[in-house]
Order: sequence, then C-alpha cells, then structure tokens
Amino acid sequence: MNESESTVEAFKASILAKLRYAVGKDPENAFDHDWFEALALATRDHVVDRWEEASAQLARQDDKRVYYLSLEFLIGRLLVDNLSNLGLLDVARQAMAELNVELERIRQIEPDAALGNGGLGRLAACFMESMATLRLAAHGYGIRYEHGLFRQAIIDGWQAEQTETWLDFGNPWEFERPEVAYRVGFGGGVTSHVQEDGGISQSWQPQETVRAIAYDTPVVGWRGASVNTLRLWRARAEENLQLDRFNAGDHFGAVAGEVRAESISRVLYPADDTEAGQELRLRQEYFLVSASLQDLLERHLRLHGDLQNLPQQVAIQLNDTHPAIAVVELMRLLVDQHQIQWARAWELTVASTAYTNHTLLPEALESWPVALMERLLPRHLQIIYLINAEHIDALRAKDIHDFRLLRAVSLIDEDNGRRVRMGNLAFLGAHSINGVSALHTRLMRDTVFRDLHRLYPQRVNNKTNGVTFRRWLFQVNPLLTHLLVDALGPEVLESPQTTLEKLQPQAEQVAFRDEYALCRRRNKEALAQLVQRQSGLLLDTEAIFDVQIKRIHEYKRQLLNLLHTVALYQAIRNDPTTDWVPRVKIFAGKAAASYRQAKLIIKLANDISRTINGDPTVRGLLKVVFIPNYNVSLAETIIPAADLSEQISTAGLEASGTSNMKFALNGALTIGTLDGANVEMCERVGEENLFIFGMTAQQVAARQRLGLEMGDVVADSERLEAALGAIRAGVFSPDDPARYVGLVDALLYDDRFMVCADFEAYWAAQRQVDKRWQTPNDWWRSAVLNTARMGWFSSDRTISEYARDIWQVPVPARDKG
Ligand code: 26W
Repeated sequence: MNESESTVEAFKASILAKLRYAVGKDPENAFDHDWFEALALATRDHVVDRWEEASAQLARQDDKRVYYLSLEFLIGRLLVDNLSNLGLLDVARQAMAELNVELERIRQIEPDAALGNGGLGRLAACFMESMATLRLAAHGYGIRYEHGLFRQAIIDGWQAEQTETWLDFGNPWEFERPEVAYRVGFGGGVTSHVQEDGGISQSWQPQETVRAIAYDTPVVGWRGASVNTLRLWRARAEENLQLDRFNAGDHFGAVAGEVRAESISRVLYPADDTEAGQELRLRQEYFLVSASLQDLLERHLRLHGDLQNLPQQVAIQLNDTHPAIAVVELMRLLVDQHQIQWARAWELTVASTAYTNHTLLPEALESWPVALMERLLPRHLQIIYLINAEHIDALRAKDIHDFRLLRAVSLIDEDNGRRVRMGNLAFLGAHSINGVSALHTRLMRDTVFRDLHRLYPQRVNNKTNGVTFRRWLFQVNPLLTHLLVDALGPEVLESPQTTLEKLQPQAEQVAFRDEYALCRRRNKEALAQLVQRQSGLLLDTEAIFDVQIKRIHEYKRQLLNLLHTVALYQAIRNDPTTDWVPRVKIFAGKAAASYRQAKLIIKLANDISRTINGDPTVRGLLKVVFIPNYNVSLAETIIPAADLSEQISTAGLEASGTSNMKFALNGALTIGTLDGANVEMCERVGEENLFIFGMTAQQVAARQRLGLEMGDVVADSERLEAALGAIRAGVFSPDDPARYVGLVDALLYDDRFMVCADFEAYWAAQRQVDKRWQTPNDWWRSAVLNTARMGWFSSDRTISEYARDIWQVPVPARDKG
C-alpha cells in the first residue's frame, strides 16, 4: 500500500469509528446526515491536532495578538473549507467513495453558519481565514446566535422570513467551553468612594448579570499553516430556574429571567444598513464587548502580568461601530477594576484600539438614546461624558471655539433628542480609522468624518477589502483551479497573489481561452441544474448569465437592473427579427424584514420573471430568475457560473463591495459604476475589460443638489418611459394593477438613487456587453485577464496591510510547499 492509499484507509477507518461511536449508527442504517457528522468529526480530529500545535507555537512566540471584534461572522459551510485547507479533500472523497457515499451529496447536508447579514460579516470570515493562513496570532470574537440570518421563502412572489435553525442537528465544529465564562452586567447604579489617597473611585453595581459562555471554533489556514480560534459567546442566565417560584406553581415566571438573559444570543439582527435602534441590540453589543475584553485582559495578564504594556501586546479591531462600546468598557475595566489613572488608561485604550468603517449611509450610522444608555449602562454613560468633556476641553485649549465644529465632533448629538454617536466614539477612541476602498476612504475624510479628520489628520487610512482565494476560487471553482494549476504550476495554489498575473499571455491563446470557456460552461450547467430542481425553469447555458446577487437595497439598484430587463423585453417584442443576444437575468438576495421598498422590489422581480418567462414571443431570448434564500453556499454555486457581474450601486454609496471581487476572480466581466472597489478593480484589470457606466460620485452629489425630479430625464428616453409606464400600468401585476404605482412615481419625483438618471448609460453599456459576447475571442480574452489581474484583491494582501500599518505585527515568512 502506498502512502496515499494508507491515508485513505486510515481516514476511512476514522469515519467508520466516528459513525459507530460518536453518531451511534452502523453503515447500513446511516442517513446522509449521519455520514456528514461522521466525516466532519473525522476531519475535526485533524483540525484539532493542528490547533494544538498552533496554540503551543503561538504561546512560545509570544507575538502581539490581534482581536477581531465583530457582531457578524458569515461563515457558511466548513467541511470542504477545512478538508481543502488541510489538504485532505481528495483523501476524504476517496474514503467516502470506498464507503459508497458521495462526498458531493454529503457536503450539501451541512447548514450554513449564517451569523451575518452580508458583506461586513463575510469579510470577517475571509479575514479569519487569511489571518490563520498568514500565521498571525489572531482571535475572532462574536456572538453564537442560536438563529442566524432568516431563511427566505418566496411565497406568491413575496419574501417571507422563516427562522433559521442551524444548530438543530448540533454543530460538529464548535467546542463548548463551560469553564470559560464571564459575567456581564446591565442596569443598576454607580456609587463613588473616597480612596485612601483622597481620590474618588466609582463602582458600578449592575442590577442584572448575564453569563457569557465561550464556544470555540477552530479556523484552519491554508495547508494548515496555523489554526486560530473564533470564540463565540452564548448568553446564559445566572440561575436557570427560580425554584421557589416554580414550586409555588408559577411555572412560566420561574423561567422569565432565563428567557430574558438568553434572548441576548437568540437571534442575529437582520437589519442591514439601517439602524436597528432596539434595546436588545445594544444589549448584544455590550455583551460581546464585555465578555471579549474580560477574556483578552485575563489572557494578557496571565501572559504578561501587567497592563501598562497592553498596546504592545494587544490590537483590538472594531468591525464597524457595532462593538464601539469597547472603547468605554476598556476604560471602565482599566480605571475602575485595575486602578489605572484616567489619562494613562485613555492612552492605553486609544493605542490598543482601531476601527473600520463600512458604510457612509446616514441611516446606518449608529447612535443610542442617552436615556437608554443611562438605564442600561449607567457607568458607561458617565465615562462617555468624561471622554467628551476632555475632548471638547482639548479643542478649546487649542483655541478652537467654532460652535458648529464643536457640536459636530461631540460624542453627543444634541439635535435628535440627545443620542450617543457611536461613530464619533469609535473615532476618538481609536488610533486608526480605516475605510474599505480608496474611494470610500476619501469620502469618509470629506463627509462623515470631515471635522474629526481635520482634528486628527493621521488617523484615517485605507485598507481596500479582499476575499480569500481558497474559498472563492479553489473551492468554488475546482475546474478553473485545475486549469490554472495546469497552466501555471502548483505555485498558483500557494501564492495566487503573485502567480495569477503570469496567466496574462494565455489570454492570447485560443486553445487556452477555449478551455477556460469550457470550465464556465460546466459551471453554468451545474447552476442550471440547481435552478431546474428548485423552480422547474430551464436555462439556456448558451445565453449570457447576467447576475446580481446581494442584499436588496435601493442604493444597490436592483431596480435599475429590472428596468433594463423590462426595456430589453419590450425591445425584443418590438423587433423580434434582430439577432438579440440571449440572456438569463439572475437575481438573488434578502431584504431586511422591515424594509418595505426592498420587499416590493423582490415582488417586482418575481412578477417580471413570471411574465417574461411565460411569454412565448421572446422565444427564450430572455429569461429572468429570482433564486430564493441567497446565502454563502448559493453564492458558491452562482459566482463561478456568472458571465456578467452586476455592480451597479449609485456612485458614492457602496463602501467597497466584495462579491465584485469574487466574480472577477472567477472571470465574470463586471458591468458597474465607479463606486467602492470597482474603481480599483478597473485600474488593475484595465478599463477595457470591464463595462463602466454612469455618474461618478461627484456627479451624483451635483445632480442631487439640482433636485430629484426626473421628468425631463424620462421624457428624453423613450425606452425608460415605456418601461416605467408598463410597470406602472400593471403589465406585470394584472392581479393588482396599482401595485407599483407608488414605486414608479417615487422614481419619477424623488429619485435619490439616480435610477432614471443613469438608465440610458446603463442601457448603452449593456449593448456593449452584447457586442463583446458576439465576439467570443474578445469576451474570453477579457475574462482570462480578469482572473489574471485580480491577485491584488486577496484578503491576504488586505490583512498584511492591517498587520503592517494598524496592528504593527510582523507577518511571519511563509514556508512554501
Ligand atoms: C446596525 C445595522 C447595520 C448592520 C450592518 C448597519 C450597517 C451594517 C453594515 C455596515 C452593512 C455592510 O455589510 N456593509 C458592507 O461592508 C462590506 C465590507 O466592508 C462592504 O464591501 C460593502 O460595500 C458594505 O455595504
């Protein structure tokens, strides 16, 4: 038996042992789920071995540790991720095959860990994988939501939210750590004490305490380079059952406290880019922050014995303002619990903390009513007032008295019923504030943080987002990966960042382009099968697969895409003899449950889909499909099958985008605005290999000043007028002809997102797409060049920049092979 055969034998034996002793089944009676669990547990053993080694190594090296605090980690599935990063994927496939079980089927059993809404949560997951790959001593901290993002059902064309129950069959990847538990307080009051030296100290007596219990998930880096820990907190009540009440017959009242405490980790807030504004959300934020800071301070003291060197040993990265209360909690812990002088505590806090901003949308900038903060976190509010007073005093000392400026940079918003501004708090409490693309960072400096940036010009910096190529190329697109290895050698797997560009000459080779196109064809067939299984719809894989998948939001402009769809439909009907390029329009995405307009857009997509797919006059030249329940796993099937990637946000509003990168890496051509990271993609991929259209951020701002009435724009475009007219008249909603009157009128009279204003440019860009498609040599040359030139958008590059510029930690040299 050779080495690989014996590895397969050993893996098979391990799977069988897990099936028998951990799952309690024999192969004859095992369901798919049992096989999944056995395989996951067998895989996990390998993970744990590496985890042990890695932890020991980290402890020896004594490196500075990075703590990534995030309310969201959008992980998706882990089985293939772990197998692939450990180099065991083929072994596992073979072992399962010999047990007569198909890995491809079993992997679908795993539920997505959907502990996030969209881009911000998925970025956190990519970062965790890159940090392990780069062997940084990094810990992720988050909340172990019992219910992740809701499951989206489409009922009669409308979105219905159903609870996601990802933990129902247990979670083989996590380790409960009941011994790692901290108390998190809420409410109560603050008392002051005179100390021996005459100073005054404050202590907070919370009215309620909740326990945070750690659940650890190992995060495996590429080739098992390192294995880091994602620590998620679960809320438990101090006392599960009030026995006296229970015995007195009050069976419900006896568990009320438990329900209240445990609701903190019950569900992920499904809001995306809108302020959640709920007490429970603030409780979640503080719960995560307090447990995580207690944990990291305890580790720091255990390793180093002294808090004075905290910034040398600890880097805390705040993923948006959601964990921004960390600034205040760290101050409280240092001053109240560890008796560090206020001024010194502030130095330590700022030097240890950094903040990433992910959005400029005003409605997404968090702020909390002062009254709520006072009730829930009275000591924290005191500390906020103190920070604010010192901040304003420092400005006055610098002779800054401009009243407007002082109000703008204050931590308290006095205009809207007194609220604590979490963005300003994060800015003041951090030594680094970063945006997520060059354009976004520039706009941050010019808009939301204009004043604070002028006061602290060193703090704002850019870290353009990236994605992990292990998941978003190697795992999702094995066919293309195989082709790349053939063309570039196995080095492309180790250092895609530097190796992919060597593919450029192949873009000129017909034979290579053909093979590249063939991979796409196979991936399109796989997607077509999925769609057929789900909806019965048959897709023509010869057609352009034109894809827009992301959260449904007005600024992302799914409406613009739908208007193009309708206009194209009308054009085909009006002129059926033209040689139209066949298209399949693919949409997927969830709308926040409370976002009415976004839900109406989903309904419109489904109405348009039903009408067009049912109209024989378009002869299959145009199909429209809305795939329900968009999630990470669905993205993994859709992205490698896309020909055209829709990145069409109103310029200035998409902070970065990350699916744009995943598509381009897999060779889809982008049709997009000069927004977010599209701008940098365009620079690197070459503008001739994307379809850029529409107003720039600057032009949008100028147009908005002119007013949002679009009558003249619509009058100038027959196509737009006809498309809007048809939707408004109920052509797509005969059951309720007035359904879209309000929606269309809003576009006509209050077009905040420039849908009408950008329509003609978008139409023209789409015709360029058709033209390119009709010259396959040009299309596939561009596609290959997209893959070849996307190396820079690796999250390894992004993380290396965070490490160098923000965290000041060395990235250990990679041992290759
Ligand atoms: C409190 C409600 C809430 C929840 C989430 C407000 C705002 C958010 C996030 C900021 C939304 C988000 O995911 N932002 C996205 O972050 C990505 C990663 O940086 C960017 O690529 C996207 O452009 C940005 O929209």
